[in-house]
Amino acid sequence: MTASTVLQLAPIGPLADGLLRDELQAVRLWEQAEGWLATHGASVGLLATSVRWGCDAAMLAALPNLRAVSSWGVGYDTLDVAAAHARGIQVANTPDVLDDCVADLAWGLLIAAARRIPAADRYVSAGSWKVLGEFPLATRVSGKRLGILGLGRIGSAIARRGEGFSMQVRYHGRGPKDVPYGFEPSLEALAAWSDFLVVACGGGTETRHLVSAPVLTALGPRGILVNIGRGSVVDQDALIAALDEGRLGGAGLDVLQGEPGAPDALRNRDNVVITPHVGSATIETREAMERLVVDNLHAMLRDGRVLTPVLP
Ligand code: 8YV
Repeated sequence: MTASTVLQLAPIGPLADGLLRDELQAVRLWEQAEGWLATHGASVGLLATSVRWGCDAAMLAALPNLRAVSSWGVGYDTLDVAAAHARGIQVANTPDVLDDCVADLAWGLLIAAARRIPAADRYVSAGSWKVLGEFPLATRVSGKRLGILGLGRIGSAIARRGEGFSMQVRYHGRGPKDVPYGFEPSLEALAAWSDFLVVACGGGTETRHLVSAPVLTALGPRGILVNIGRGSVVDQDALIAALDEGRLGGAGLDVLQGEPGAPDALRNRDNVVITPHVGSATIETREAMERLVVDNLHAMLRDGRVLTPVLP
């Protein structure tokens, strides 16, 4: 008999939680007594989780008849995708629906860091405008050079916006793509060319600390780093050192190593703008992401295939 229970590992959001309960009668693991997995694990066919919560090898091992994992979030660095695929378990994430919001935030951070909008706001709030007069000059945005690390769906949405700012765009990634932007095989060379370097790739071992001390030095004292991908991609100690030593112009960061929270060394700097991992955090996009988690499970039940699979 096919295992038919839908198991939800942790709360996802009000919409998804309600739909999972009402449409799929999902069992909420966090509401079950300890030992539920050991007793009922074999009955679970479908799993709902999120990139925040993840799904590791131990969880997969506890679910011997699992057929699909549907996860909230485009990132899947907290999911053991390789172990799932090795057992023929489909894994779905929630791509596409968040591209525009994450790209919008990348541009918000880029402009905020370059034009020092938060610092200027603090200047006015503190009454300095009246007392000290003019705010110090900042960095021009339009017409500059935009480098993108990871030209996937989100990176491409960031690149398209760059055209509206009359920017030249180049990118670095696993390999060249059929796009109207130049591919740069060396990230350090891309950083040296760029005025703004935007990290738009995923996390995991493959991308860990790609943005290293030499890359930051190459970006230079007037260069600005933006990260809306994952904190792990940037060597954060090297970033702090580059800012301290004036080797880097500034940064706009939505993701950090060791989040939630930001180290003191990055907080309250006029040339650093930090948001608390809110790339996809709009009402509209979060609703679409939550719906997609549920739609992927419905598709699995109906057609035996999730809608938005993470490919091997
Ligand atoms: C979320 C994300 O904002 O989808 C992802 O992978 O990182 C974002 O959509 C994030 O997970 C919030 O915790």
